[in-house]
Amino acid sequence: MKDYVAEFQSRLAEIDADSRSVNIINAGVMNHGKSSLLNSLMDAEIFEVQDIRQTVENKTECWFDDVYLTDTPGLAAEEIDDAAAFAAYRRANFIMFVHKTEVGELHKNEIDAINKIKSFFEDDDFFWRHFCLVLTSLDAYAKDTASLNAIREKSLTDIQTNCGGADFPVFIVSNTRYKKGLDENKPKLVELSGIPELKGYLQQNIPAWRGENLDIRAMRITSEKNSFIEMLGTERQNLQDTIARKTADLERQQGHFINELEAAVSQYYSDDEEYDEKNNRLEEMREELEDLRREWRNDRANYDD
Ligand SMILES: Nc1nc2c(ncn2[C@@H]2O[C@H](COP(=O)(O)OP(=O)(O)OP(=O)(O)O)[C@@H](O)[C@H]2O)c(=O)[nH]1
Ligand SMILES: [Mg+2]
Repeated sequence: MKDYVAEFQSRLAEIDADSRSVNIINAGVMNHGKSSLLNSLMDAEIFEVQDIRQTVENKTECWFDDVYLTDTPGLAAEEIDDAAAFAAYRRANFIMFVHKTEVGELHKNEIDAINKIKSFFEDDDFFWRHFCLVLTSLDAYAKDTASLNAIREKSLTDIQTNCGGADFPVFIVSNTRYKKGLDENKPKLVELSGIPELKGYLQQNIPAWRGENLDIRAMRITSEKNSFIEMLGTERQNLQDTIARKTADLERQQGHFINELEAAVSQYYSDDEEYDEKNNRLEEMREELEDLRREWRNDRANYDD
């Protein structure tokens, strides 16, 4: 049997460690600019960026003080590949859901992803108060703010209709514009990238998130406790099923053995009867022979006379 107590204790240690820091986590499907966004926040190329699926495991870096940024792999269709990202969402003080506007509005797999992420939080209301939508590739709509606004509005309507969330902040950013602004020392470009606005929001809210850490810790311990109780219940049920199956097997074997024993005993008795019968018959034959001998002796005596 698994050592549930040791496992539970190691989870408690993780929860304790998490509660001593503020964890800002990105989320979203592949190739939407999640890693680029964290690089923009860090003002450095810390997280790998590529045009193909790049991030495959979580990477956490200290932003400043006790504040950490975690880059997660893009959610795919396969739950097994998403396990690393799921582990990160559980420890989030704040989730930034990243969507690239170049592909238009949110796709169905992104709506499903938001619902999945929400399921890691005990309380929906708490989740929406610790969630924001970050729309990247603002630069692709430089001359078409109407399309960008339409994407924003449609995405918000879809999240409200399909995930039940509203009134969370939305940031429209360009990671490429921000980097260009910094590299070429163009403050106006930096400002127009939308990144300073997002940074300002995060920094302003960090003290409040830090203050919530003890509540989050309690909430996570309760949810871990419940999931361990559920696992133990399943284990107990499995053991009971095994015992019932083994008892039934044993009873079947016992019944079989008793039948065989009874058959052997009755065979023994019937052999015994046959032996008695043969013995009686032998005795009769002996007597018949004796009679014949007696007759023969009488006949012979008569003949001798
Ligand atoms: N034009 C433009 N391109 C961007 C922006 N942000 C990211 N990109 C590009 O989009 C591609 C994917 O960016 P990543 O940051 O690696 O995306 P990701 O979501 O981390 O991808 P995975 O780790 O594979 O899930 C890269 O080619 C980036 O340069 C943006 O704001 N504007
Ligand atoms: Mg990435």
